[in-house]
Amino acid sequence: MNVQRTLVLCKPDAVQRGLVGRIVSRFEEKGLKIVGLKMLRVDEPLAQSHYQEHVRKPFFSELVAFITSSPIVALAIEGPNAVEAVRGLMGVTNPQNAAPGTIRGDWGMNLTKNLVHGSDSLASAERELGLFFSEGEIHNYSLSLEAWL
Ligand code: 3AN
Repeated sequence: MNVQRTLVLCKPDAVQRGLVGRIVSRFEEKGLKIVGLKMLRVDEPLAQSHYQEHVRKPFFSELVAFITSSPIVALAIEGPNAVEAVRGLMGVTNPQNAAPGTIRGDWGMNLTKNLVHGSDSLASAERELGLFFSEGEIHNYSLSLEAWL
């Protein structure tokens, strides 16, 4: 079993709209394990590092302004093929095209305010988890129901 860890961010719109609980539940109910969780306010340097691959895109400044505009909730999530599993639950980047049943498909309307971030590869996941969590903030533990998932 290819157990992976990935980063999820519940973005400022998710916090402001009171959707964090329902978003986190989607991951829990799927059978993914939360191994880290915190609320924080992303500052400019963290936003720039996190979105480094988009630095030359026309929407970069909008993206940084949005992610720093209000607190977010960051999660470290673990499970079999967690990177792909999380992205499937999120839906595609533009909520207008995201399938019903996904987080963005059910609750999103706007390309920038698209509720969640999930790392797009295992390499990104490792890099991004390192930006948002220290080693001591990610927990190794077993769930008693793992055998049933
Ligand atoms: P995803 O979050 O699905 O991995 P990325 O990495 O391509 O998508 O984009 C990062 C973030 O940048 C998206 N979550 C979205 O908020 C924003 N974004 C992507 N493309 C655009 C665009 N064309 N215009 C405005 N914002 C965009």
